[in-house]
Amino acid sequence: MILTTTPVLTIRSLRTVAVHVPMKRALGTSARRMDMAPLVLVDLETAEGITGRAYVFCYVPSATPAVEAILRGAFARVQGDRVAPVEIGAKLGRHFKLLGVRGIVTMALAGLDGACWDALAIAAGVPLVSLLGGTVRPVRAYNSNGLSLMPGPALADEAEELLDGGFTAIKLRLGYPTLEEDLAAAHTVRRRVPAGTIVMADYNQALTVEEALQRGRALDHEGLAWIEEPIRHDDYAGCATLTREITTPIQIGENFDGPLAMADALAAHACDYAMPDFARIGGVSGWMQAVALAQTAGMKISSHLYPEFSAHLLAATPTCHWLEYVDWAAPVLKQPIEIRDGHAIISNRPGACIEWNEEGVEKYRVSRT
Ligand code: SMN
Ligand code: MG
Repeated sequence: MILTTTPVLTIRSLRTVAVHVPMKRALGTSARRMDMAPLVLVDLETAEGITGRAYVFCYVPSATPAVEAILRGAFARVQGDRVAPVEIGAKLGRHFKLLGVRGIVTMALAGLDGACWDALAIAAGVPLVSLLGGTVRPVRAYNSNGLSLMPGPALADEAEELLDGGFTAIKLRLGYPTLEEDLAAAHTVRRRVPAGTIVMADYNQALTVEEALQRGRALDHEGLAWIEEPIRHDDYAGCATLTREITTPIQIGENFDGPLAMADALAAHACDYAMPDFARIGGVSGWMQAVALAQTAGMKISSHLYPEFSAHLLAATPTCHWLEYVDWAAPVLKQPIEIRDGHAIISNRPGACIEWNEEGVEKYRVSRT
């Protein structure tokens, strides 16, 4: 069989829109409470008429103008270039080198990288996962839309509600003022959900190493699937101590700043599992580098947020573990990712299946460039 060649795509224009999308359920972590998702939507138009799309989750509303400004600066460097995300990444890496490709710079550039890959997959006529060498298949997901730090009765009700859609796994936020309250929250959830329900726990960096040792050892009796970010995310030595001393697997990675952070964490034996974030790890290109490193260590990989892109990425990840499902972008998407029997269902349509629901975008828009 002769395959037709993928058309060469050329970057013509870049449009961004910032939206503040209300969350159906607020997310109260030990660090802060969020009831709105500040997103920057990215449209990369090519001279050939194909548009690649991605979005960047900005955590705080004040970060969306910064992400948009970085994207405008990046676009000025690559306008007219071929849509070749690895080369574009290298070029922009040089451009932003003195500022530092970290934090929101990495996140903004990931929006461009994701849009490039989306455009390439659309041009090739295949789902993104196929372009990455994987196949369209269901990806096991846990429901992460809630289970904030909150009073017991509400926690129990929400735990039960989150199993709708056939989910068999949910994530509980911990980091209450005392260990006893953490244990009580874990018990409350456990009592309400069916036996066999998988429960993850996320501290969002709330503890010191000493506190984490104490709480982790106590939680070892609770059958949690993992304990996530118990301490400062970049204290890999501390994380290594916890990984050694606590039986429950330690999960980190949503704050990995580019794929080299994965290399550092692996070298430090900082965790049992890793869960890179699509934007912080450097988009599709950064993800593929990071998970290749994880494969060499046999480390299981889950995703952080971005279920739409993450489903494609995880299905092409040799050590695929769990997809984190949140519905935060759904109101601005034409086709939010489908969940069936607790799995994310990848569409057979070309690309990453990111198309905007213009009505939703208009409703929640705060800027446009
Ligand atoms: C989380 C943190 C910040 C924003 C969204 C979600 C959380 C997670 O750590 O892992 O879901
Ligand atoms: Mg987390």
